[in-house]
Formats: sequence, C-alpha cells, structure tokens
Amino acid sequence: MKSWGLLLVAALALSGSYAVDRNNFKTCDQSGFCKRLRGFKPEKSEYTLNLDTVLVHGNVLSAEVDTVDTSTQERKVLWHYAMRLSALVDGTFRVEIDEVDPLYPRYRTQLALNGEPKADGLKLLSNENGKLTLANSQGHKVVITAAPLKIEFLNQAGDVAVVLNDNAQLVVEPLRVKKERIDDEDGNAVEVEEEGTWGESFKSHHDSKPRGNEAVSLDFSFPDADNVYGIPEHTDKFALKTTTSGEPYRLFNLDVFEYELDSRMAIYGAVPVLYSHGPKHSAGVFWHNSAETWVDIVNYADSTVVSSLVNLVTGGQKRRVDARFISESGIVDVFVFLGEKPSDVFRQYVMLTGPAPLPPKFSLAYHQCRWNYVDEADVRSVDNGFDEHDIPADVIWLDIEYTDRKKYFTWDPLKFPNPAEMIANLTSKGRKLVTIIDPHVKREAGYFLHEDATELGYYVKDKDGKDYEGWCWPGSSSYLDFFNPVVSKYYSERYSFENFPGTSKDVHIWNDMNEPSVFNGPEITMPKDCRHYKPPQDGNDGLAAYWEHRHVHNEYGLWNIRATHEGMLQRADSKYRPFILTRSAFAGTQRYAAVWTGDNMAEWGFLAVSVPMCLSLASAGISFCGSDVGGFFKYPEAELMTRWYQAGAFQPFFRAHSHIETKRREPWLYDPATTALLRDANRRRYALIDFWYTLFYEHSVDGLPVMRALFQEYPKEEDTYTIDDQYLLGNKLLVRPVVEPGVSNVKVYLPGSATRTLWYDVDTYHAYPANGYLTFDVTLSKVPVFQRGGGIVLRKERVRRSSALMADDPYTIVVALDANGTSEGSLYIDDGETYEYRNNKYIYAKLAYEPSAMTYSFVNDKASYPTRSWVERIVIAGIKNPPKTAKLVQGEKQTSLQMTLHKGNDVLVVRKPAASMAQPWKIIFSY
Ligand code: NBV
Repeated sequence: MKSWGLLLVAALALSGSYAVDRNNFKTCDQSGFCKRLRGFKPEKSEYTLNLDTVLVHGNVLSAEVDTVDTSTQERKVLWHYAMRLSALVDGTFRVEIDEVDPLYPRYRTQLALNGEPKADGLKLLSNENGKLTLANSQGHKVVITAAPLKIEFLNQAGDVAVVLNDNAQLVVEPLRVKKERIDDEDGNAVEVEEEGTWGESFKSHHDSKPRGNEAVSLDFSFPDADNVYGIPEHTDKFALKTTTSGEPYRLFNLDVFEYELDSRMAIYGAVPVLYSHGPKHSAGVFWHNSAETWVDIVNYADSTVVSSLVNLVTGGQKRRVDARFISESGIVDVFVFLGEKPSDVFRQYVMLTGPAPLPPKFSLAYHQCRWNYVDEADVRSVDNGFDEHDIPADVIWLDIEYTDRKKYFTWDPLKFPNPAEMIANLTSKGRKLVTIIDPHVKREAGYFLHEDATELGYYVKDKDGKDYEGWCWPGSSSYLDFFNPVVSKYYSERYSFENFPGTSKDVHIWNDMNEPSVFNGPEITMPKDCRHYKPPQDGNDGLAAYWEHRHVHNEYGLWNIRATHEGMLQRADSKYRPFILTRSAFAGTQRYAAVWTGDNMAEWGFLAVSVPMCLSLASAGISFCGSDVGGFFKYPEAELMTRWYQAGAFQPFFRAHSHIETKRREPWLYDPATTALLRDANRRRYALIDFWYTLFYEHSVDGLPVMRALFQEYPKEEDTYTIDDQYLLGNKLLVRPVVEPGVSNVKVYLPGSATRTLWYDVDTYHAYPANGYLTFDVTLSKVPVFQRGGGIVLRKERVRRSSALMADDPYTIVVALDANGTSEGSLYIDDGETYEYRNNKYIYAKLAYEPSAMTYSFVNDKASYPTRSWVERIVIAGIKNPPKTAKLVQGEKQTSLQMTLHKGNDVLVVRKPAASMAQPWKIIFSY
C-alpha cells in the first residue's frame, strides 16, 4: 500500500496546479476563541486595579486586578486576578496577569526565555488620584491607571512609547467547572453554555476542550509609531498591515502545503514579538505565550482606517499603531521593550530569549540539498560535480529517503549500505553531510524507537490517555513527548555515534515537520486535546495532571530541536558546535537552530518574499535564515535560478533544495552560461565567508540582526520604514537582490546623509553619495551590492572546493573610505568548528584606516589563534590624496610596501603587504 505521503506527492504531480487549500486551515471565525474575543466589547465589565492591594517589593509591583460589573452602580466584583509588574534590566518591563486562584494552574511557556530575566530596581514614585507612577533605575517610567486598568510605559525621553489596555481589550477567561444541564419544568435547558465552550469542531475533527474556554487577550498602543514589524512567520510585507477589514495575522505552527504569498495565514513558525517604530522612537512587546495566537493591527495612518475611528481613538492623531494579541490559553505575560532605537528593541528581545551561538563555519557556506539524493553513488556524483565544475560547496544533504523506510536513525540498507565511507569521502574535501530526522516515529513492530517509546510510555497521549497515533510519511506514526525530560534525554542519546551508526562529528541534522505535521490531524497538525507531560506534583490529578497540546503547540518544535542540540553536543563530549536546521520556529529557536522558509515555489514572488520573511525572522532573533534556493516546488528556468543563487549568496542560510518530483537542477545541469553565473554567485559567497563568520560572531555577542532592515541603521529616515526589498548585512554591505524577471535596471535606496555617506559599488568601487532612490543598470551577472564608505570588508579571493580548505588563505582587505578618508572593520578567526574559542583560542580584531596609518589590533589581547592567513592585498577605495610611501610594521619587522593607483576610480592598491593575521600590525603612510 502506498503511504499517505506518497499519495500527496502523486496528487500534486497529477493536479499540476499549485495553490494552498485554504479549506484545511481555520479563519478567525472558524477558531472559537478568535471569533469570541475579536467580537468582545467591554460594555458590561472592566478590569480594575485594587489600589488597596498594591505592594512594591524588590523589582516587582504586585496587585490584585478585579473584573467589575459596570452595568450597575454597585460595581460588583466578578473575578479576581493577580497582576505582577517587574522591572528588568535594559529598559524592559514584564507584566503578568493570572487568575488569583485558578481551578488548575494555567500554562506558562517554558523554553522561550534564556534563563530567568535579570531584575532592575523599581520605585513607587506616587500613588494619587487613582494613578500609580513608578520608575526603574534607568529613568523609564510606568503610569498605572486603576479604573479601568491602563498601563503606560514612558521611555527615557519621557515619551509614552507603549500603552497596555488602552482599548480595554484585556481578557482572561476564568477556568470553570462544566455545569451540568439544568432543565426547567418543560424540560428546556436553562443554563445554556455558549456554543463551543466545551468542545468545537473543524471539518471532521472534534476538539473536546476539557477545560472549556480559557483564552487571554490584551491590546497594545504605540503612540508616535509609523509602523509595526515582527510576529513572523508570514508571507506578508515586513511592515505589518491593518487587519480590520480582513483576517488577523495568525501565529500557529502549521505545515501549510503550497503556502501562498501576501498572506497573514499561519505557516511553520510563530514568534510573538512585535516592534513599533517612528521618527521619535522604537518600542516593542513580546507576548510570551505558546498557544495559538491571532494578532490584529490598526495603523491609524492607513487609508483603510476610517477617519471616525481615528478621531475616536486617537483624537485625529494618525501617527499611532494599535495591536491586539489573542491567545487560546495560558496567562497574560508580556515583556515591554522601551528602546529607544530599533537596535535597542531588537537587542532587548534577544537578551531575553538568548542570542544565537556562533555557528560552525561550514554552515555559513553553500549547501546542496534535494529530496532526494537517492543513493551513495548519487551523493558521490553530486559531490564530484562541484569539483568538476569548479563550484565551491560545503554540504550535501539527505532527505527522508535515505532512511530504512522512514525509520529515523536508520539507513536504507540497499541505497546507503556504507554511510561512513560516503561521509569520509565528503570530509576528505572539507565537506559535511546533513541528514534529516523528523519527529514522527513509525509505528512498526521491531523498530527500536517505536518499541522503546511504546514500552516506556514516551509518546504524546491522545485525549483519552492512549498513545496518540497520526499519519505522516511513514504511515501510522506517533510523536515523542519531549516535554518529559526523560524522553528528551532518551531522544538526545539517539544521536550518539553508536546509536546512529555511520555518523560522525561531520554529520549535522535537519529537523523537519516539527510543527508537528500530522497529515490526518486537524489543520495538518496534532489535535489540541492531546496530552503532554507535566511534572507530577501532589494533588495534581485529573486535568491538572497534564498539559494539553493546545497550551504548548507553538513550542513543540523548540523542545524537539533542544533535545537534538543536546544530543549533538553529547555525542562528541561537547567539543564541536552542532548545526541544526528547523522548520518550525518559536521564540528562542535561535539558541539551537537555523530556520528556513519551508516549501516555497520556483516563482519570482517567492524569491522576492524571501527577503521580508528573513528580515522579519531576524528581527525576532532568528538571523540564521534562508529560503530554498531555486524554489522547492516546480522548476526554475535559468534566469530565475540565476537570480535566486545571486540572492541566496547574500542571505544568511544559503541552500539549494528541490522537491522529489521536479527535474534535477544541480548548477551544472543548466546551459554553460547559466552554470557560470551560478558558479559566480557561489564564489561571491565564499569570497565573503570570513565576513559572514565575523557577522555571526558579533551577532552571538550583541544579538543584533545580521540581515537588517535599513531603518535599523537609519531610524530617522522615513523612506526606509517600508523598504523590504533591500537590506544591510551588518552595517557594511547594502544588498538589493534582483527579484524581477527581465529587468535591465532596478531602483535602489541609498540611505544616509547626502553630504557625508558614500556607497561603493562592490564590483567597480564607484562611489555614490547617499541620495535616496537611484536607478542602477543591471545585467544577468550584476546584482547591486554596495559597501558603505567608512566600512572595511575582508575577502578571500582564492576560491576552493570548500570553506574549510580556505582556512589558511590570504585576505584582500577592501577599505571603503568615508567623507573624512577613514574607515573601520572587524575580523573574527578561529578553528571554525569547536568550542575552543571559549578558551581564548580566537582572534577578534579591529581594523582601522586613517590617512596616516592602517592598524590591525586585537580586541582581547588574551585571545589568540595561530592562523596562517596573511594579507595579500589592500584595496583602498575613494582615495583623494594618495600617500607616497607605505611601511608595514609587525613585531620587530618593518617592510616598505608597493602601491598602485587606479586613477579613474580613485582606488589605491597596496600590493602584497604579506602581514600575518596571527599578530597585530600597522601600516604607516607618508605623503
Ligand atoms: O522531507 C521531504 C520534504 C522536504 O524536502 C521539505 O524541505 C520539507 O519542507 N518535507 C518538507 C516533507 C513534505 C514536502 C511536501
């Protein structure tokens, strides 16, 4: 019998048309809590802070918040809630609202935060006229109005940057006991619960909702904001749109087959962080909740927002955006970031959820994937193909077909009989292998994983407490319950070299389908009434003894990759850095894995959307992002393939991938001219491999996006606020990929000051003053990439088969001068794969150019690395007054250097300085 998965594939091949089946996924109206809370009008009750209960202790203000009945004079208290407001370091506050005495504990998201947030001081400044005013130690203020509850956050400049509950959309639905039916004398029910409270259906699926309604919601206002950003993952623009006349943005990790463009539908990832920005300041909120969530946005400047609403809410002020988060369960738990600049709010979020650690260097190079490389001979021939065609590549990937009939941690005995040998062949060229491990487990007698999990009770349970069974690639499947530490430990151990035979430290992991994807489940995922492990506690029985999938859904994949990460560390005694690629994503994912944008299509629109999608993920802490180069479904013709390689070469995660039913498309299968263009794109990537590595090192320290929106660096320039077809790498390169067919020119916005900022075309060194939009000619081999004047970028121009083989190669240092004739940059070097950098075995150096001298100096002089790399050439672009002589000073040695001036474009080349990069050096210029 064919498996469900193959039937799906076959259906696609036969249908020939590609479009998401929207019927498989809920609209807000089909999702009980979304419809209920979106329609909520706070007419009869309000949330009120009880001023008599206020207590400020340490960094926390606690108080009781009650819902009161506003329809009568007595203002009867309806329900009691406990509120905590905590001041945290770095301009961050946290607000938690839970029931005072819930029927069962409500779920608190567990893995998103990178440890306990650090406390700041909190002082109550005043308590008068129903208002409390507080301040942290940095001068950020909080003003709490008691009735109705409203919380205003003021930044250091004294501006109100974020307001909670200004629109009175705070809701915490109390947990209740299901009432038995009560009939009147005629046998009619008198206590009729609202429909859907204790169960709801979607298509053929019924959700038993044993806890009833338990949704939460809150609104946020951002005065002075022009736009809001974030809440990935969607295929929409980076700047979020007003949702009043359509669907809200949905955050629910889903495997959406043939997902569509320009959509607010949920797809694989869900990171509930949102930022506001305007010329005055930036701010942000992180909605710390792992349940299904919908987000409504109202941007009062949008033409779709009627002026009567603008007048009513803002008094006519258009510069304001409101957002409202609605989640199916959990508590209200919000972090507020007070900026004030975009880079501040991005950092504030990342410092809570943890920056991505330094990735192994190979993972920043080029990856070759396909569903599937069919056997060992195929892998060998693809690997050789790169050498034969002189195209650098670091990694070959194996998709699900390498396994013994979709049993993960096994190899197909006929097609992959000698994995160790196959891998050794790759590693001899400095290359690596990535294999896929999906989270579904084939329910097959004799399969160790299934037998262990069944025997030991390691599977997620269904609503009745039996092992949950769904359908996925292997057919009937079950899913490990990673929420149980014992299960995660067991799973981690499957990655040991012993348990996953044939693997070595050079085999890395791809965790796909971890939303989780369940072909026959509601919305292609796990039923919400499935049960997950909860640590046993006295008195926790019945509904208090487990979490439902509804509570944890968006963090399921995070638990999966965390266990994988742990396993990969353990398999090599924590010596080597793991590389993991995940499809589902949540807050904190960046601590363990890179993310790609899933099953896109070989269409221009999908190439274009890779930029806003990765910008949005990067703003949410996930910088290591890329799309399937070439497009997963369908076949990219030469021009699209060329443009995708050129774009991918300038995006953090650079991997070509394709669907099993599509025509093979390794770079040499195109016409020779196209192959040459694809080769050129890869070479550009490899030439900049140390630039990328340095960016990711810096990212591991400061958490700032590697791929950044223009407004991050130019926050006052309003034109940049909605630009999402070009971006910056660090603060040095500006990239405008060509994502349109048949164009001979593109418009590029060059930010900065017209009199002070220069942008150098990286191919010609021609300098363009920042001047807003300019039109640039492009050919098929040309992609507009500019280096900022004032920035130094290091290149390696002897391109080899893999990045590992380039480790000792010399550098070309490209110095782009600013208007003052100065420039600076940085370089990070280490062994590329171990944790020895934590023992000071690395170089982090600053490069600085001034007319009198150029210096290469170590930031941490206790750290060193015995690199054999040296300086082959220094290119100084934009030189107005070239020096006459140059002398290298390194240690005791002094050497006179040769220079050549290229007049037409003001470029001075210092030839072969031959300075070692293992030690600091200085070049002194004289005039
Ligand atoms: O494992 C097969 C594919 C994989 O190639 C792709 O990259 C994933 O996003 N996988 C999804 C399963 C289903 C594809 C229709």
